[in-house]
Amino acid sequence: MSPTLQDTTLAADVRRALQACGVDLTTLSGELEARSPLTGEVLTSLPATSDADVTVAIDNAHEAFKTWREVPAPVRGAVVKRWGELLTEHKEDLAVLVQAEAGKITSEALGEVQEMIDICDFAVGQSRMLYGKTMPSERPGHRLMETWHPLGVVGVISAFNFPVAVYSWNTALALACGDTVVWKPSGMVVLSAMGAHALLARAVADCGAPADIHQLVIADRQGGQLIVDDPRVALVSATGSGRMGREIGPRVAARFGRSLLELGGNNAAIITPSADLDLALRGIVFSAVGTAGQRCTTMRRLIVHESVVETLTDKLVQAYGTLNIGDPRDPATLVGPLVNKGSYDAMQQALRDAQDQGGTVLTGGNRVLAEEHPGAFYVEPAIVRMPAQTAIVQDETFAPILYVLTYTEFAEAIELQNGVPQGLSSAIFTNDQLEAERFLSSAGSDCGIANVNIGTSGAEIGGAFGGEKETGGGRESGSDSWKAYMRQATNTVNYSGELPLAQGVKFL
Ligand code: UN1
Repeated sequence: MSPTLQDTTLAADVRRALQACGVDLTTLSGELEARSPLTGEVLTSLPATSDADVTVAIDNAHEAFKTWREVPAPVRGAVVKRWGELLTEHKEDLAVLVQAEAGKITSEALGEVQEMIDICDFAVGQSRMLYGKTMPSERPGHRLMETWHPLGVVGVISAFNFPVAVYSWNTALALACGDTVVWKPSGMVVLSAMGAHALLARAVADCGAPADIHQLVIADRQGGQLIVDDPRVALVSATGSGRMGREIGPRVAARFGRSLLELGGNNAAIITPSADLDLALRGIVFSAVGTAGQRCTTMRRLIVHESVVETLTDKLVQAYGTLNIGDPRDPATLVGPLVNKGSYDAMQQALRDAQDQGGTVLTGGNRVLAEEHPGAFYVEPAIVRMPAQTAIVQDETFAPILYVLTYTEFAEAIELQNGVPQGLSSAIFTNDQLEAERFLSSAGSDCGIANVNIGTSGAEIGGAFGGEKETGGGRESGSDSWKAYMRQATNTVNYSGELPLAQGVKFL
């Protein structure tokens, strides 16, 4: 392991990137601080959106909706197309911001912006495919059909770990579907949000669309609650912890609003005796260690057949020993920092709990580079062998800890895989087709994502993204997720000149 840090003027790079994205730097002063997990330094101060201005943002988005919903969908798609072009042009600039605030290595920061560009492409196509159905009417001279209409204001509440990509899944589709957007990003990644928002503002202006169709609010929990509780916000799409979802879900439901929740994951991979262990190794390391274990899709559990567990864990411990941990701007780095001290403390507590519950730490867990950067939290990713799926293994700790469990019978592996409260992503590594099919079947993995011979993270935007149980049940991104951003109407048109009633009812 060779921790590395290089000295660059991070704050200056961030200011340059913000400016390139179109952010007015003179607005950057105020009561909030934007900190970088790379060094712990304050990058800039900036103003918070007051509660009154959160309400104004909702007012504006609500007003703009009345115009936007009548703009033909393919014309709305043109705004998203332009946004995608600007994101392509400023991919590096936005990636600098994502890296500075979320701590991602360069390739992953660029990948995050690529994910935005991809969803823009998808949403542009979707803007010409907001298909309804027609179905045969049981009555003569009648047409029966379903049509899809814009829903209203969409409130997007996003998490620090994907500062801009998950927001863009929601926003690109919402705009194409005729909705307007009020976005509250995580307070830890506000500069990335400002960059993405400024690029969208340029796209909106370039296309002559109403300026108020998208609103950015830099607010705390209270500002978020204003969005959650406002009856004009037709859909609240929230990404974050189970605790957050438990609060938002009932509040939105109490006013009969819609919510789309993407909450915690506790993602596992099953490794069967026939698995290609070298392939599995690469898939596991990327999913368990990538983004320093701070993806919703991070692999947190390994369910390994007892016949291969020793070989696999030996290989894993060896691979973990070669990981470069340090400044994510260094091209050799694979593991950047945790986002803050809270994450580090949670990781240490989880490791203590795991040991109290019978676990053995096989590698990792220590803090590194603390002397160079007392305000930054770099850690060695940990692997912990557990005797059973104890309480700590059931928890999502947002840090790079991989718990290793063993199984004997295949059915036991599926039971362990499903035996946690969360249901986001899952994987199996096997060359046995029957096992793969059983894993994918209705009696197999209970997650929203189930993969074969690939890790739990790194999904493409084309498929629906989300999960079951305490993950919240929402589906974002590709496939037919667009329907969450629209309302459905069923229309019956009578051209018969008579008035026959359905179900053969006679009246008058
Ligand atoms: C998240 O962590 O909230 O599948 C999103 C992945 C990414 C998205 C993760 N495409 O890992």
